[in-house]
Amino acid sequence: MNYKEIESIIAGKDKIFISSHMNPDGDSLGSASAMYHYLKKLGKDCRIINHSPTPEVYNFLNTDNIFYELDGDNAGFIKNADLGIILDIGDFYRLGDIAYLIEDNNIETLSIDHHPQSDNDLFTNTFINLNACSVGEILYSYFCDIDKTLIDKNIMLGLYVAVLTDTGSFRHSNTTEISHQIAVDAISMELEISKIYQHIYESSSVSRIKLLGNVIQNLNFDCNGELAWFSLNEDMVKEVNGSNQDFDGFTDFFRSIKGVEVSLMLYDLKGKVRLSFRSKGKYKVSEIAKKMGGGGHPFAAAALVEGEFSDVKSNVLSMLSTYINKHNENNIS
Ligand SMILES: [Mn+2]
Repeated sequence: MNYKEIESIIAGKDKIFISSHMNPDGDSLGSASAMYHYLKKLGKDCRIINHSPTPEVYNFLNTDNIFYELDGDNAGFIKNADLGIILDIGDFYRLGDIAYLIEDNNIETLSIDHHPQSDNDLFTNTFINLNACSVGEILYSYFCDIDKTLIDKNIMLGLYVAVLTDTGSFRHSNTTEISHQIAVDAISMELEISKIYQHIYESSSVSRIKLLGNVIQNLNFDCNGELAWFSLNEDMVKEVNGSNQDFDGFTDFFRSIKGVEVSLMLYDLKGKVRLSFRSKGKYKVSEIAKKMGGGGHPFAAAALVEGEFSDVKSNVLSMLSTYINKHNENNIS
């Protein structure tokens, strides 16, 4: 697929919904917001509808109340839509309940993504660019290709948020020239970049900091200090009056420790365990995530595993240490 094909798919549709993965992040919401403002310019009837609510830190993107959580009214919108534009998804079923609405009603879809294609690529049309740091970057390149003057301040804000968050503030190895070009354009258009940063990164709730403190107390190191891992559960979150968004980014934070190459979170969902992996670049954690039934990028991956917490824990830790030891043996010999 190329940009012209994306343009012509959109041109033929009137009623379009935009969606992304459960627990949306800065790329999901930023790129959805950019796409929304673009579609509105084209005169489309469109809505952003996600399975999950919008995290509070992204309320500044939602001043016009453009983000909807799936409910009866929005399910009706999806059922009658000509097209669903799905952003940053990785896997079809990360749409949550929206996946079933699409399947049951045979809705045409267009997936725009920077994750590797999954086995569940059930989209009608798929555009993937693995070299893009974020879907925001893909959309920026799309607008530049078809007509750069389309990018107004609203669209730019979404693109900038997508790129800022998915590159870890322009620090991760996925940061490209285009990522920085987006920052250049954002500043030229007089976006208040330091305010945006504050909204996202300097508005930690007290509960988040308390939870981080508790997790630090119980942080574990393995594999000669190359692996840092921690476990979490609902009770720990409740204890600090927190929410599920309070531990976003903890894995990134622990990866920043000197000598740590991989950080891992194990979230106990009673019968299921959510695993979140981050790597500094030496180890491809997506390989472990894949073996556990998940996926993602080489250095940022995740999996949701069925089973008792203690079993999943010993399984993933032994897989990781086998992988790390093997990698090091191969490199010594
Ligand atoms: Mn992304």
